[in-house]
Amino acid sequence: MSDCLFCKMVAGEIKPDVVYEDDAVMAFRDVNPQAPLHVLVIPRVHIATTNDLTAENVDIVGKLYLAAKQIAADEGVAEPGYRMVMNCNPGAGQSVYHIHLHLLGGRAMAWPPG
Ligand code: DGP
Repeated sequence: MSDCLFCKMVAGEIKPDVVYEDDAVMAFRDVNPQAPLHVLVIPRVHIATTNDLTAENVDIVGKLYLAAKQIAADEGVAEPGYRMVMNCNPGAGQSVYHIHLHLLGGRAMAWPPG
């Protein structure tokens, strides 16, 4: 998707602060962090929202979680704990339409979220 911000990162046209990448996913620090650790884990393939997940493409979601789990361990938040969340559509505050898993840690998390 030529007009997708995160596709431009995957293509190397925009260079975020990458903390992890493999053949399926890429992870980088959020430009507007909401916690001491705030990383976005994205698939290399373009999927606009979780409403677009299907039986054919859903395997990528497991890969996002495995990458986030590893990053949490590497960043030292695995034991105190962390939050992983995906927003879908405006009602949940999604602003970039390429699915991404937020990994948040390094502070206490409130529940319910805002
Ligand atoms: P969401 O609101 O769930 O769609 O999250 C989108 C996130 O993307 C938001 O936390 C801010 C982040 N973001 C937006 N633009 C950029 C950017 O250019 N670079 C980085 N690193 N993060 C960005």
